[in-house]
Amino acid sequence: MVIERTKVKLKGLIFDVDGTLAETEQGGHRIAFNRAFAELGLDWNWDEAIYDDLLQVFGGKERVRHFIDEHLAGFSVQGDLDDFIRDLHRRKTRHYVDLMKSGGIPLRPGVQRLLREARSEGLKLGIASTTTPENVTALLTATLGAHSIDWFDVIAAGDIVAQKKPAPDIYEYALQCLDLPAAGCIAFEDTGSGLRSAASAGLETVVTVNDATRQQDFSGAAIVLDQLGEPDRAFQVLAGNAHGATCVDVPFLHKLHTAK
Ligand code: XBP
Repeated sequence: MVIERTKVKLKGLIFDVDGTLAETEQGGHRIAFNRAFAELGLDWNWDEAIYDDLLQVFGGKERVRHFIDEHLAGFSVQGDLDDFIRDLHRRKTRHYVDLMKSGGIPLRPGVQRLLREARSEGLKLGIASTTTPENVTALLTATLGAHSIDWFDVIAAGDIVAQKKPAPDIYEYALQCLDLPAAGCIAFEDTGSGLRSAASAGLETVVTVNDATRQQDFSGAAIVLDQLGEPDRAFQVLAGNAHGATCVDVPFLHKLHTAK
């Protein structure tokens, strides 16, 4: 049964993490991968350009496997390659968590404000991310404090689902845990693949682009912005109708949700 979205009260917000909550990819994950490579004595080094290309593949383990298959013909290890990649990825996650603890990667504009507003308005909050769960809690702890983990009714992340983005699985799992219909929620994403994952799960989606994703296809997004904005720092609308708003707040989301 398809529920007419505008007839369902907005009850939940579901956020992607990397690139949406914070710019964690080039300054976080990429550095962590390179430190794990060095730890294993591998002469691999992912510079920003290589990593931008590899970001087309969601999931760190899947990204390493893609890199090997596409760029390292003949690469082999003693034993099982997937075991090797899993071990490498565990090391990478440790480096990423350490990087988060050292601080230095802030939340994007408007994220903390919107999370706080949504909570005070009684909206449920969820996370739907391909990244490893430890990475999510490390980012939240570093930027908002460990208590902020409890703000979220679900942190759906990583291998909890079989198919990663752009498949809808992680958003469908998050909706199930929130016990909310897709028609009662709004998703927040920064990539075309993330948008397709949320849209395939039936979610209207607010896109906040970043330099790496600005040129991607965001067809079907409820609105495409350069950032969530702050009351004193207006967002730039790249596609869609902002209904006169200059930053994403809860009243704006209610307007967006009920607009035809
Ligand atoms: C981003 C991803 C993740 C991260 C790396 O997830 O695709 O793979 O790049 O994290 P999202 P892992 O945009 O859904 O937050 O190495 O833990 O996968």
